[in-house]
Amino acid sequence: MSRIFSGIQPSGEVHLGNYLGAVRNWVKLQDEYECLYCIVDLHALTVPQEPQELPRRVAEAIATNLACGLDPERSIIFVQSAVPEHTELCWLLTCLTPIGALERMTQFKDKAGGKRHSVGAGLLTYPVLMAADILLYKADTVPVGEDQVQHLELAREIARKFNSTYGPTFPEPQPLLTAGARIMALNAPEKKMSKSLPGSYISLAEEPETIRQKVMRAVTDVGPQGNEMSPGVKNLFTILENVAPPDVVKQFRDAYASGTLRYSDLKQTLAEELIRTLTPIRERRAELLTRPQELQEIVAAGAARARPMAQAVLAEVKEKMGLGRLL
Ligand code: AQP
Repeated sequence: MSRIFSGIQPSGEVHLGNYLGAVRNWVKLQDEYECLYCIVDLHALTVPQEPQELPRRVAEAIATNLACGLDPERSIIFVQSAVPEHTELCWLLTCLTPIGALERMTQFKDKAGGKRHSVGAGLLTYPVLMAADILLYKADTVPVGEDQVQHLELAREIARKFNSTYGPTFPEPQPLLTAGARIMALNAPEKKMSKSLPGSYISLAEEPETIRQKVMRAVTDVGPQGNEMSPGVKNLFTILENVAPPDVVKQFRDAYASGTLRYSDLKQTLAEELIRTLTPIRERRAELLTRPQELQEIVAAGAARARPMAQAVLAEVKEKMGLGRLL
């Protein structure tokens, strides 16, 4: 059986982009693959986090993923920092990774902006930790949103480099893309919907009234002139296609094509379809958060299953690199 690894950062609220681009797909994949799903708290540290807030963020991320349908009976669900082998393998792989390759990463350029000499080095080495996460379990398949494809390609390069230097060890992990689900920021549709971009996202914990307000305020008209659909409208259609029945989507597509579409109608329908999709998740998430001890037990059991797998691969890697022995 193929093995999947995927992660989500507890750096803010889990949002619609995470759900449509990743988590919803993770739920389906549980039937076909051996799955490891990780709350990547160490990745979240690449941007400043409040120590008082981080535990709550982690608990919320666990509860949200369970509420979406991740099942601890079928998948290994755990928190990254509970398996210290991730950071050890990260160091070993960092030594194989060219700085130039890291500096070329779009996410680094976007997040570091003009401050690339003062931001934490973790922002630069983030993709190496991601490669370590995946390779530590010899996962061959990684379900990601399109925004993570570049990082995954680097993970493949790192695997190839390791294999050619120290002998065949790692499979080259393949991306498993969620078709058509790159969700853009509601307030700036040229950027991706992101936890760290205020006003850009709809959280999976959002109350119906807030969903209505956010959708009604979504940008529609900025973009190229002429006949091409503006990025904001395109994004609303992408979301609609992911949450509404095909006949509803067709009705709005036809209205757009004939020039009779009213954005307010599109937004109202989209808001109601989103509320219908997200309400069961919000309710289940809130219920799970009333039982933090249970969440703690779920991830402790997940880490206890993940750790021996990680230890075995790390031992193999260290042996091949000539570490941990004198002869
Ligand atoms: N806008 C998006 N559209 C589609 N997929 C997305 N993903 C994230 N944003 C979108 C996918 O969600 C998974 C988990 O992502 P993450 O939380 O680990 O990291 P991220 O991609 O950096 O998400 P954010 O919201 O942008 O977080 P911040 O603001 O903290 O950097 C990934 O598979 C990702 O592809």
